[in-house]
Amino acid sequence: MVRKIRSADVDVADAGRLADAVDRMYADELDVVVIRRALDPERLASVGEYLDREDSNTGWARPNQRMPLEDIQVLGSDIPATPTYSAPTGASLDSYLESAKGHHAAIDGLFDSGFNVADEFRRVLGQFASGRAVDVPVADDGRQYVPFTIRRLADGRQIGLHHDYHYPLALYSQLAPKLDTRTLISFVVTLRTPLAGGELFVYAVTPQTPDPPKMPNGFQWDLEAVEKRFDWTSCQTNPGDLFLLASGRCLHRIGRVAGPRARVSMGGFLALDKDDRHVLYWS
Ligand SMILES: O=C(O)CCC(=O)C(=O)O
Repeated sequence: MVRKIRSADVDVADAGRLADAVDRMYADELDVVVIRRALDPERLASVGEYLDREDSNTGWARPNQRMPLEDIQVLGSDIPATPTYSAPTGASLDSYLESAKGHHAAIDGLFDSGFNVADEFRRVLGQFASGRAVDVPVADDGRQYVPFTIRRLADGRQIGLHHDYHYPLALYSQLAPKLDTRTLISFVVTLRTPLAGGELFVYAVTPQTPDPPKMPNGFQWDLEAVEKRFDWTSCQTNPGDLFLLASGRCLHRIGRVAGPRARVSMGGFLALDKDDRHVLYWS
């Protein structure tokens, strides 16, 4: 049977319909869900606007600086839990956990004191976790994983086609054995929508798809062939909107931003743990 993208797009008032979304994503019944206004739109938009100002004096990390098109800015950790152009097979777990110590300093002060983003994610993600507790993982030596990162894509930048099945990376050597690794789910909330571009595109191409459309170099994806041969969907999100995406399974990308207003988002990954009692989230 030809694979299709299974998606849902609901207002937060109807989020109850998706209370088992994480289970359905794991069961390969659902690929992407968008929850409109999941977090306070006005509060997020004002932080997004601040972060897009030249004088916001924010210490963005730029792990893909050597690839101008993909030169994403990241706040909340210098060491993403993904491959980057500066570390194509990911960083070491130790450098990741050391960098995680700077998370609070980077984020505190952006939101007013009554709004703890990590707690908000715990609450919001819990709405889709079939009643499971939602937590940030802790390493064997007690160091915390990064709960979420903020990302900025300025004019001309994009996130190219990729899967997020990161468990085989050395950085996941402690985490992967604790998780149900059938898939991995991205969670992303929008803080600022660009004037053009910045949409999420999702394709029915999995890591197991035979003969995936690649360029002659055998490495880069052939976007035109992907869009011709496979089912796909796209959506734009506004401040406060959340999406959950089975990013370990579905090929996806963020469209190239055009114009003076950047795309600002925040989020990370989540997975079920092995005993099926918790959802763990990290970035
Ligand atoms: O929108 C974002 O911040 C990241 C989207 C993405 O590619 C992912 O979560 O895998």
